[in-house]
Amino acid sequence: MATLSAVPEMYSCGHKLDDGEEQLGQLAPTDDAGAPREQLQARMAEDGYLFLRGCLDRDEVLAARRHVLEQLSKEGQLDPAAPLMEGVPKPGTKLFFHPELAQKNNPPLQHLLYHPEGRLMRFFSSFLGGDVLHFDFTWLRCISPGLGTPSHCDIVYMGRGTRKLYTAWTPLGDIDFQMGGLMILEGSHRNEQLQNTYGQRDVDAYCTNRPDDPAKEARGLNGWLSEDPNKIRRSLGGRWLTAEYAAGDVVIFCMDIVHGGMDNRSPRLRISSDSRYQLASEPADERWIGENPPGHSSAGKRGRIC
Ligand SMILES: O=C(O)CCC(=O)C(=O)O
Repeated sequence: MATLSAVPEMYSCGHKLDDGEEQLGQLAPTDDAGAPREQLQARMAEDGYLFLRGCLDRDEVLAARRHVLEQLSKEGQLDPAAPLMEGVPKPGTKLFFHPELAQKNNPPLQHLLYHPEGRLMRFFSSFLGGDVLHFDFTWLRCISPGLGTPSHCDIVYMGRGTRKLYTAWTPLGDIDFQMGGLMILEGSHRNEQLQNTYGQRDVDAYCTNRPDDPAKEARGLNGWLSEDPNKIRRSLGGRWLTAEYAAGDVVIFCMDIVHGGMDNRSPRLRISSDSRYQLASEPADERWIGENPPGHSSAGKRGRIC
């Protein structure tokens, strides 16, 4: 597998990633996205992810990007001197997480991610082997130059239904190493100790027998594993894997794999979405389903005796 010795320094959460051959590498593309289900499932079990290069129609991806940027421009968040599609934020603007730009008011993105005859839904239907249910909530990220997303596993945010749930991370534009995209910690989904400890958490659970439990009010942001990507890698082993992404690529990964976002060291916004898919016949996490999913609001909290 390729290493990353000849590329610029990479950072996450302000930490320069350890950059030896045994510390940093490239995601391995899944060359045959149309391979039989058993083969793709075996690859997912082994690697914890599938990297589908050019899986989506580039023009459709760019239409979704345009829609997001038009909204941001209307809100006065972009530098008017730069071309719209460059996505340059106005000086002093700090953007990060903007799910409101992904909901029903973004038809091109909704179509790209969720149309039953679209490429992504059809891929999931064949990968999962049945009717697909997608979460209604879409995590849309417009990440300003600056720090990326700390390391975590998705299960702690959406684990009330099936664990056979998958994230599709979709870059809405080309993302080079300087802009820094998704990074995945190699083999971390096979770490049973992590799954049996951190992997059992629910960020919206609180203790009913502790009236002042701060988790009752917290906004689901307490699921980070670590803000030091080198520390977590040294403790769990494996390499941080990443790639330069193009509009049309998708990375699909399982709930138990440790991942995060690299820092954005470009002058432009990094725009991507993450969306979730499972078999319709399996139980689903109610926090992310419906017209107005409760998410991490107080309606999404669950009390238990601790
Ligand atoms: O895009 C990012 O910064 C992080 C993505 C992520 O955490 C996810 O897709 O679950």
